[in-house]
Amino acid sequence: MSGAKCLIGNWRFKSADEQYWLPAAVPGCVHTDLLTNERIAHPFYGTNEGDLQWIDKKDWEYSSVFDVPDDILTSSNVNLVFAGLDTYADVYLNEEKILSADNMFRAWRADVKRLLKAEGNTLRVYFRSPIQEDLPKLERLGYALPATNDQSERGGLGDNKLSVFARKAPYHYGWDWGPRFVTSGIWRDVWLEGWSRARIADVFIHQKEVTATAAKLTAAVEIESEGSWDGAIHLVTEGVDVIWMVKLEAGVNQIDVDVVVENPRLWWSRGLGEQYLYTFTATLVQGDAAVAQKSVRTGLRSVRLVRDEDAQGTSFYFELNGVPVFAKGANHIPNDSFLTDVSYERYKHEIVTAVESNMNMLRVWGGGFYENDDFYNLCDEYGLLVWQDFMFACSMYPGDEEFLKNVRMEAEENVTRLRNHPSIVLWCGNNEMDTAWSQYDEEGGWGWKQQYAPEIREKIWRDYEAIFHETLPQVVESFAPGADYWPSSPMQALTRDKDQHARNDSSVGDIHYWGVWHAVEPFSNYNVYLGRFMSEYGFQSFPELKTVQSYATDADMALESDVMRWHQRSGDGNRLIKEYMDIYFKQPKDFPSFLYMSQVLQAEAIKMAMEAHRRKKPYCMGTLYWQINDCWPVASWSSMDYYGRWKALQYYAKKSFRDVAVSIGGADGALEIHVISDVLEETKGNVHLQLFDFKGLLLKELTYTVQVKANTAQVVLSLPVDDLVATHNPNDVVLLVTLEQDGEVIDAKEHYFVPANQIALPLPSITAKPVEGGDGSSFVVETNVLAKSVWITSEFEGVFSDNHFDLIPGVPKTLQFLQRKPGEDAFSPAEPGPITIRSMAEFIVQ
Ligand code: BMA
Repeated sequence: MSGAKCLIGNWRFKSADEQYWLPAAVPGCVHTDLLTNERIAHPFYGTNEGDLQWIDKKDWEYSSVFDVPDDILTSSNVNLVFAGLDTYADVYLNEEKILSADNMFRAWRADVKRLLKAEGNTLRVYFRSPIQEDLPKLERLGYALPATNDQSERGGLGDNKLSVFARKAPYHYGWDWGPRFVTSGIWRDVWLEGWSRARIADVFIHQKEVTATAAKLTAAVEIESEGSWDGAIHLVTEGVDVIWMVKLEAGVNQIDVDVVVENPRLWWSRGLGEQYLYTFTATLVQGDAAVAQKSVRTGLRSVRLVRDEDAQGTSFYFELNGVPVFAKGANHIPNDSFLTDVSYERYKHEIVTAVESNMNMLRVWGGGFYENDDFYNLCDEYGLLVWQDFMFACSMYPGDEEFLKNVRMEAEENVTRLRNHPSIVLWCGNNEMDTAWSQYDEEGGWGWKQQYAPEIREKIWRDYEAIFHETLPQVVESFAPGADYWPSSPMQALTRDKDQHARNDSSVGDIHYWGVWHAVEPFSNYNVYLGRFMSEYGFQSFPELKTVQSYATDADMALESDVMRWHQRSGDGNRLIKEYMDIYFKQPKDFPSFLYMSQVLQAEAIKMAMEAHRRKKPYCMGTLYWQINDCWPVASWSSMDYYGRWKALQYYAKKSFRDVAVSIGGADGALEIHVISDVLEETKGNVHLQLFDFKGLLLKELTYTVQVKANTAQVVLSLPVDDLVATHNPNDVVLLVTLEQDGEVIDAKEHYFVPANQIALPLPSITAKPVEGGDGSSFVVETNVLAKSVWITSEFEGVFSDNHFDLIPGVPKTLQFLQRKPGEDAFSPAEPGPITIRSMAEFIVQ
């Protein structure tokens, strides 16, 4: 069979205006190579970022000298493939220019057969500074385009916001949680590919109709052939073995092979069934000889975004294999400012974190990049649905022909690369641009359109429509037929009038609710502003002390220190956390305590939102908080910090997202107990109410039987608070609500009758004892008086089966430590070593 591949290594790099070469890593980028060569200080430490802004003003060169293995050299076609070049690059092979790149999100392929020799080939990639390249584009355009998060001032560019001109990850230019590092480099693999006669360029498994009884598919096989000849495609997967005769012409051939998989094993998102994956292998044969082969993996499922009018507006939910799915999850940003530092293990840590937290969806947000294959492969394997944005966010973009063509190519390539992933259920045009511009609402939006003369304003909107209402939906329809496209998140519907744009109280489309945080509204508004699908909402916290110590010294440990302000990108965010804390919590006793309290504050806020959204099922059918991860160590909305350490919110998400959950709500003197079910069987069990004082005295106990239908949310109980608390002091009692099924505890939640800052917290003494006869990973914790937000830490990296929980005397809790060991399965049960157990009473001024 023809087809040989060899990676090109042995790279070195230098600044274009210097002479000395230094060793380089490919994939990589200039910043990481400078760091490895000890030419710069660590970009994430202290305020170092400020001193590294010169890097993006320069041109850089990468070069490799390589030999060519025989099997490639003797192939009749040899291609040089760059899976990713960041961004403006000219590539020379043996000093002949073979390609020019201008889009980080595209791959580049050149025919290099005639230029190659057996030994000593020189490959040189010249990167032009993205800043020098794009400044003239801004000048030529004659007006600035809005790009709210582009930190041009930090980059020494005044208000020249250039991010919109480059097809390059927008967050590289800074974001309200991220630093400004405008990288250059060869950020994905480079290889030589030799082939003779023909190669299979692509296999797309187009799922035309999938039911439990049959999956009707077309395998669309793209073949590049040297000449015209008769052959056959042999397509094999479980239950399918077909031979399809083909007549190939020289050049690119598109061949559709229709197949049916009878009684397919369907692919389900986590919680609803198995994540069964089929491998399809297409072999191109001539006579008895195999000429080329390609295997792809996919899961068989039917999925659609259901937007049907109903009594309250228009629905917005994903239906998977006929089942309406309530989406629980978060927004995902790039895991690093330097993308090639993200190992498979880090991806796995993130995906397993999402799965352990009972999520079933992540949104790949539009200010980052089209993720690596590893990310989507893991989502396929673990059953996480993916809401995939195209890479446009919080800005308006140019609309010249060249830019549009580049965008179209980028979209075609990425849809083609990703369309076999069963996890991807939506293609979304952009992040927040429809709402920010608000074309049809004169007063609406972020004040952008008002800055332009009428004809420029119309031009900017026309350019917007060309990309998001024409190019991108056309690409999705042609390259992933049947997949859903949503022009912008959030949005009500494509009406071309005022009703197009999302509002906080929309009953149509999706909502980003930022009243809490950006508009400083009270947490209780999470119960007020909720719509059909909550695709963003969030509240910030600090990472834990250990993480803060990775970028700050002891002298920096103050909310308003230079370093702490530097590692906070949402305006006066540090002060805002404190303002909210003053309202809801008692005073933390020192700065490390503030860090801890900020996490509990965030978790409590987002818990209110997550549960309010779930309780409103099926009116609301999705809740994705902002944001699961970080790209550097920073104060942000993330639930897991840059090092993958779970904040309190991650543990709260795990509890609030349980597939069958109990949730406590209510107003006006009534307490409502809700049971929320995302499973496909009825839940029959008991709800058990126990009122304790803080010493563990059981003051009242009530048990009710409950029956909750599959896939619904229901109020199972409503009780007057006065009857429950009766004559007891409300500052001094806690209600434990437990949901049991077949004698097993499904979920338990605590409820307090006064705001957190009025709870009379005693100082507890908490003990931990290993579970006897266990493997050392599990232990039981107990307390003598109520302990709030108990935080257990180990010296080892890892997570506990629960953390940041309340502990009631007489109600012991069994926990397990799951260690994160690079190279091994994420989260393996292990002995935690010496642990530290603390709770809120230790962190506050009593
Ligand atoms: C939304 C997101 C991001 C941003 C976040 C926090 O606007 O789409 O752009 O980081 O909120 O402000």
